[in-house]
Amino acid sequence: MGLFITLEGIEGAGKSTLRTSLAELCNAKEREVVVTREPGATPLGQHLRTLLLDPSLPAITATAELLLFSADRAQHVEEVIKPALARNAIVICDRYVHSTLAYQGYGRGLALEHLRQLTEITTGGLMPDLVLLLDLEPSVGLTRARERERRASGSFKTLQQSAASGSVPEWNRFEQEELAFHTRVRDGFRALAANDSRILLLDAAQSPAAVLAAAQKAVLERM
Ligand code: Z5A
Repeated sequence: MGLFITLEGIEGAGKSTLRTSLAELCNAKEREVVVTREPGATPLGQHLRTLLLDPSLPAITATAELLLFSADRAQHVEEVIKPALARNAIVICDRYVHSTLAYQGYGRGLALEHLRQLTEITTGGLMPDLVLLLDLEPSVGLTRARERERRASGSFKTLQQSAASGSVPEWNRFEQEELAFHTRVRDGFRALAANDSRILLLDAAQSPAAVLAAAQKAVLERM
């Protein structure tokens, strides 16, 4: 029932951009399309998202972080994803279980075996039909994300400028991680793709139109 597509990749890789254009494409095929994301797609998830991204939160352990993402997912699957798939909708979800494997596994160093067991519990075994992995050099992704925030807020400071002025950059907890963390995450996503035929690796350094064209082919095949 339905078609379950997830979008994965590092910060600023272009997931939100692709999710909007893919939704337009699927809508044109006269199928119900449900666009959603993790964390934060349910009322419970919105509270958890605020906690998870809060840069002022004192250090939380990798396991505590994992369990908060897992609570968000358990609620999201039951409240949003399963009902939509049961209505035969196309679900386009920005981040899902592969983000947990890449960020909490490869990024934070938690055991992949444990993460897979927990994922089985939180999703009831519901896995995507297609994973579109936007692969990009982390420095490029972070620059894109910061430029987007500069445009939104009208002000922009590089990490160095913030450090020099003594001000704290208003980036979320993940954006504040070192480049090495984002590189481990990116390498993790690529390792997952190498061993899973459901994951389609897309070169996210291409133009948005080229990324959409590559994704479109795979989506239309599955529709
Ligand atoms: N996380 C986790 O650790 N474990 C989990 O299990 C889950 C999540 C589910 C959520 O952050 C954080 O939670 C995330 C992982 C962690 N942290 N990180 N890093 P979020 O939801 O706030 O943000 P995000 O998911 O990382 O996405 P993002 O920053 O919004 O990036 P994006 O959606 O991939 O990119 P975008 O907004 O589409 O594009 C960024 C900018 O680049 C924008 O100005 C675009 O116009 C531009 N863009 C987009 N595509 C292109 C191309 N092709 N060329 C040039 N410019 C482009």
